[in-house]
Amino acid sequence: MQDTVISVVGLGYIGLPTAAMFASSDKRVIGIDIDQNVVDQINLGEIHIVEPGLASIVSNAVSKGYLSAAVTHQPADVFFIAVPTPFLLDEAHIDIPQPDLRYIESAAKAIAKVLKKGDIVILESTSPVGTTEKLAGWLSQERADLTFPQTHNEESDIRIAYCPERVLPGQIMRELVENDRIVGGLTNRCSKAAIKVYKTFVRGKCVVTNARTAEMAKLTENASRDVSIAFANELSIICDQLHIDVWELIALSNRHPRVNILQPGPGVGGHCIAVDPWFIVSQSPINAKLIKQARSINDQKPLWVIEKVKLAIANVLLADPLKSSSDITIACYGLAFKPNIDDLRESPAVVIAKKIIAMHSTTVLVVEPNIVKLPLDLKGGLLSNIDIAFSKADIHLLLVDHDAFKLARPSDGVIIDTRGIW
Ligand code: SAJ
Repeated sequence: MQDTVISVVGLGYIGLPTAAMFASSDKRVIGIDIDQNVVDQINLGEIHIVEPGLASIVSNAVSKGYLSAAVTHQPADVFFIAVPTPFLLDEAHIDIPQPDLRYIESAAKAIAKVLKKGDIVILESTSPVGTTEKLAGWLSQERADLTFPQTHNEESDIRIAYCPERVLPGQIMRELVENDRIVGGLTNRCSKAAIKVYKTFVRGKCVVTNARTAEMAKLTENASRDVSIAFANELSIICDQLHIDVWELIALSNRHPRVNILQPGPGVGGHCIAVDPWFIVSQSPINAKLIKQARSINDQKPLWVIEKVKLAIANVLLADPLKSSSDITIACYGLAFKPNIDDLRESPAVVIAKKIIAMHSTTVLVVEPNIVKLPLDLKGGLLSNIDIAFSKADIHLLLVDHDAFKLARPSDGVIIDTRGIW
């Protein structure tokens, strides 16, 4: 292991922290990315993503010469694949989005060119069941001169394993070290080889299973969370109808020693929980009834919030017949997909703010303390600070439970609190 060279393919939210952890353990790491800007930035010791604790590790590792980045693949002893696996949402897949494995396939074909006997290939990208077997197939197609586990079992030249990432954005550097890892080798020897590599910095347990179970475990974790959030979101709608405070209800129910209900919100965002359950549904559409229904409940929650806003506008107008809808100011608090981060991708708060800006004829104030500029698709809104929003808005719509919003609540106007902090 002393002189092992590690290649990490895909330098995003998982790949770059993983590369940084190996490099900070004095391993020689080559990070590969298709984006030349990302590569250039990393080679300067800088980072292109926001993750606490990552910047100093990368800068240190680059300056010591342990970490470098490149666009073209180079020989190594261990290859990690941490590229995105989005879903396809075209007309042919309108009902059930399908996983898009093109990034994994092209990474596999590029790695194959530099592969040599004894190398280990570890897939970390969230993947539908069977992807590791496909990966092994793509590698062997390109390299008839090498042997692979699917044909030569323990005797193969190349070892292949699926080891899903399970770290929480915002806590990645700690969780990479402390979390247990699921290691799904195509053979036992593959699993053992992968564990030896991870043990460079992982202090959690490395638990061995087969590749298919490891793939399904990752999907199951996120689908389980999605179903639990859907239950909370459904409860919030029922409680609203029955005039019950859902947060009090959940807190009371959670006093039961075997009940642990999650929190409702304006919908589910991010690039994992709202995506990964579809990988199960697409492989088992008839059987994955609850998982599909949960996705639909969570996806529809933003629409329910928008209906609440429409009702609030109607009530404000009813209370003051001299007002027209263009006199009403609405403030949206929070855009990020979860508290205390600046990540707006796949955020239900953005979807809601966008719809409100589009439907409302006058001022929509947007308060998001973690950004300095509104994204282009929200350009009809005004980025505001919390004090101005508190004093000017007739309707206050709380969308994200950022710590900054917990310090005070508006004293006037209608409050729609999707997070239960006001
Ligand atoms: N949310 C709720 N109510 C809750 C908890 C979350 O509405 O009670 C919402 C959040 O506001 C957010 C969304 O769910 O919009 C997702 O946030 P999250 O904190 O649940 O999860 P992510 O997407 O940041 O990270 C998840 C994690 N998976 C699990 O906790 C099972 C993480 O460990 C995974 O590594 C990550 O997905 C991933 O990469 O797959």
